[in-house]
This record gives sequence, C-alpha cells and structure tokens, in this order.
Amino acid sequence: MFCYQCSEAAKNIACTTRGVCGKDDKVAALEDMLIYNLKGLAYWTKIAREKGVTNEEADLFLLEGLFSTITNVNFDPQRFVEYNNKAIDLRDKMKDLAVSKGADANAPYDAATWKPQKTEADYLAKAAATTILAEENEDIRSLKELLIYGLKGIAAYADHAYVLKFKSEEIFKFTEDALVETLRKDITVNELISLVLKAGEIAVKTMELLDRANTTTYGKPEITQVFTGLVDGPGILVSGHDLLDLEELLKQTEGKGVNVYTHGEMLPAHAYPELKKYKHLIGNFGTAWYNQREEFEQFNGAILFTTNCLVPPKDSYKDRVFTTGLVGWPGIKHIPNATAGKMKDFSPVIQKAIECGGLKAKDGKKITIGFAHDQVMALADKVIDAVNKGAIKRFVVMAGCDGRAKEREYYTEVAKNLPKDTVILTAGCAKYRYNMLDLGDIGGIPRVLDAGQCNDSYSLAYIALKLKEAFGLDDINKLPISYDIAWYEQKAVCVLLALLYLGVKGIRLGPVLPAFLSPNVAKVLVENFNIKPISSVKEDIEAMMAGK
Ligand code: FSO
Ligand code: SF4
Repeated sequence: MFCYQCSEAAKNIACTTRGVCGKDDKVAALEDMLIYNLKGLAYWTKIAREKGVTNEEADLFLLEGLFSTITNVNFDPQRFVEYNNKAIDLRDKMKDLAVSKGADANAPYDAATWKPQKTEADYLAKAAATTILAEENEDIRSLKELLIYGLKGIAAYADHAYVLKFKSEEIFKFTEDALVETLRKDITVNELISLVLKAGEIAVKTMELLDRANTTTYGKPEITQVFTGLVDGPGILVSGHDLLDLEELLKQTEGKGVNVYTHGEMLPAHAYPELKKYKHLIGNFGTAWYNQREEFEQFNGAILFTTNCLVPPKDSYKDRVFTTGLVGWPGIKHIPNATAGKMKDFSPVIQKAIECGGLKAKDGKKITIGFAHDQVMALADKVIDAVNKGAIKRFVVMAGCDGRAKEREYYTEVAKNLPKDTVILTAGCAKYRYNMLDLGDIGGIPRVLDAGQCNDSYSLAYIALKLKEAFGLDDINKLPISYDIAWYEQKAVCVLLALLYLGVKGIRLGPVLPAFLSPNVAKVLVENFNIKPISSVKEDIEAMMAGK
C-alpha cells in the first residue's frame, strides 16, 4: 500500500505497511481501485453529459464513492468490493446511454474500458497498477492527489447537502471533469494548478450549498449552552457530521425514555433550532475523535457513527457501536439506507441503548456554541465597535481538525497564550484543543467563537468578507485576521483550497505540511500564497500579532 492522504502519513512520507489510522493494505488497495473505477465512471458520465444525458444515480455515486475513501470513514473490504462493483455497473450503464446518443464506443483510458470479474481477488490483482505511485512524475502525482483530496472533501459536503435535497449540477460536473483530467498522462503542471484552484472555487460553492441546506432545514444556528455531562437513563452517543441521521434518530427516540448525546463533530447540532427543540438531545459527551477509545468505554450506551472519524473499535465497546451511511468496519452492525420516502430504521440502536441498562448522571460544564455567520453578523455592530476602539486587536482563525499527534498541543498553547484582546474563530474538531478553557470575553463577545463543523469554515470566510466590506477594505488580507489552521484529513484540504480561492494569504498550516506536497508544489504554494508551517507558540503569536 501507499497512502499519504492525511496528516498522520507514517514518518510524514506515507503509510506503506499498515495505516496509522488502522487501514490495512487490502482496504487501501480496494480504495485505490475504487478511485480508479470512479474515474472510469466519470469518463462516461462526462461523455453522456456532452450528449445531453445526465443520470443522478451516477452523479451521486461519484460523490459517495469519493466520500467513502476519506480517512476514517470505511474499513470494510466487503463494502469496498460492492462499491467497486457499483462503479463498474454504473460506468457501463453510462457508456450505453452515451453510445445510444451517438458517442464513440471506444475510450482512450483503461479505467473506462477494463472488464473485471467483479471479485475481491480480481480488484486486488489489478490494484498494483492503479496505486498513487503509478504516476511517476513526482510533481504531477502531487498535484493530481491534491486535486483528488480536495474533491473528496467537496464530495463529502455535497453528499451532506444532497441528503437534505440540495444539489448542484455545477458540483456534479466539476467532479466528473476533474476526475477525468487526472486520467490524462499528458496533463501539465500548469493545467493541474488551474484545476486545483478551480476546486477551491467549487469548494466555496459546496460549503455555501451545505450551509443553505443545513440552515433551511434546521434553522439558523443560535448561541447555545451545551451540557457536557450525563443524566441518568439509557443513552445514544451520535458521532460524525450527518444532521439528517441525528434528526431521524431524535424522532425515533422521542418519548421512549432514551436520551441522545453528541460526540466530536456532532456538537454543533445543538445550535440548530429544529434540532435543539428535542428535549432528549441532552448534551455533548467527550471530545475529539481520537479520544473515542477511552471515551466510549465510559459511555454505557449505544454509539452511532454517521461519518468519520471512526477509530478501530475496542472489544470492550464494539458490540455497542453501529455505523450508517458510508461508514463501515467489518463485523460492526450497519444501519442500511432508507427506502424512498421513509426514514432509516434506527430501532437496533435504540434497542441496544435500552439493553445497556442506562448511564449514571455525571456533572459537566457548559460550553457555548452557535457562532455561525448569521449569529456573528447579528453582533456585527458590537464587533466592529470593539475593533475600532481597540478592544479587539486581532482575530485568529484556528479552524480545522484535531488529532492525536503530540505536536497538536501547540494549538492549546496558542489559545492560552494569545493576548486577551484577541478573538479565536473556530470550526471543525480543532476546537476541542481549547473549547473547555475559560478564555473569557471582550465586552460580552466570547474569546472563542465556534462556527460549527469543519464545513462551517464557510461561515468564517463569510464573516471575513463581511468585515472587509464593513471596514471598506479592498483586500481580505488587510483585515486584522490571522489563520492558524490545523489539518488532518481531506475535508480540511477542501477547506484550505477554498480559503486560497478567496484570496487568503499567509496561512499557517500544522501540525505538519502535507506529505503529498512535492518540494516543487510546496514551493508554488509558498510563493503564491505564503503558506507556512507552524513554528514555536511564542514565535507564531508574535508574528500573528504583528500581522505576519
Ligand atoms: Fe474532524 Fe474527523 Fe470535521 Fe474531519 S472529526 S477530522 S476535517 O473528519 O471532518 O473536523
Ligand atoms: Fe496513513 Fe492517513 Fe492513509 Fe490512514 S489515511 S493509511 S493514516 S496516510
């Protein structure tokens, strides 16, 4: 195997024997094959589109397939065999449709034409020829992978929007076009750089679409205090990012004496009016994803994963874990997709929560969330006034992901040591490094403004653009805002490309620069966008306060 898509790539080069995340070489090979077969599917979907035929099943599966290969989503080889088979079936269907409209039945790419037996062995035998290393030019490989990781993030966010019935042909089309471009052997560095920047533009549009989907469906997030302890009685802990899964579970548990708690990236759900209205949505238990092995042992109830980040489960709680959507682990019970017009059936999860016998009450402090763009804009006058009077000297965007690397203590230390006249803008699970610290407020404005999930980084960009307008500036980089971003997986790559597209310069990126950036590609990012690695807490705080 060769995988270097997340910040934990072994030795910051690549995982080559077993993933630090727990992915084995079989799943890695089946994921490589899925990406390959999705490119073949994209080829025929694109040709069919050019002939005037679109097919939503194919468009959607491109998103789902990409999403399933994101770090910590799915570790089940059987599911990847099924996904590969579906990619091949849809590919051939799209080819027939395209050819029926007069398209040439020949294609210049093996991915669009090869005929598998559709068995695990067959896919594994082919996998060696389709690994990332099959692209020999280091810079082309780096840019193709940067593009694909950006696409994976876009796919995840577009899929979340899709389940709430929000979709965009532009996103479908870009996904297809970009996948097909990565098949080209003759593609140049410059062509790939343009595609990567275009992916940033599509990433902004995708996050905007998801923001619209979430706020239209569940209302605008509002400032909310979230309890972090437990109450007596049966409970279900819900992790991941899928708000529809949470809503359906809340509906199905209502009046049954089973309480629901959020974990990790589900915390922001508490701020949405249409979710917080459920009285049995009690609070948030635990912290960021990588602490789940300890935290789940302490939660004597059922646990539901709606998306990443799933960590190899321990035997001590494995039988209480359920997956749904694109998440998978061999042997863990999976809640299947709903049939048209119905909800998913979460009764096995509810039954398990009851069987567990219930949780014991435990104290916990309250954390304040809900600072998405509308809520911050409602405070805009106060914020602008505080900046004009010098009460707020600087905003520091510390969005992104948390992770187990020791170096990530840096983010807690930055939060603790930033001058008291700074405000931290956060989104994503990165917040767990500092959201329980009592950092106080500035004239009633909390010093940590939590916009929500990683995709709600859109809110932070929106706030920055609005502040630019309010201060009459011509460049977003003239605002008193610094970016100290933590990344872990490919959704963070999508967010990073979105920020670059919006013209943000001078981003600090940690805890390490991505292993998939070749020295030349890293140089392009440094020269054009002044991206830099994090350094010491002291040096970085001094530099950020000086606007550097
Ligand atoms: Fe975190 Fe995991 Fe939201 Fe990621 S829980 S690391 S960027 O999946 O998606 O922030
Ligand atoms: Fe390694 Fe990350 Fe790939 Fe897992 S996803 S195999 S940890 S690089």
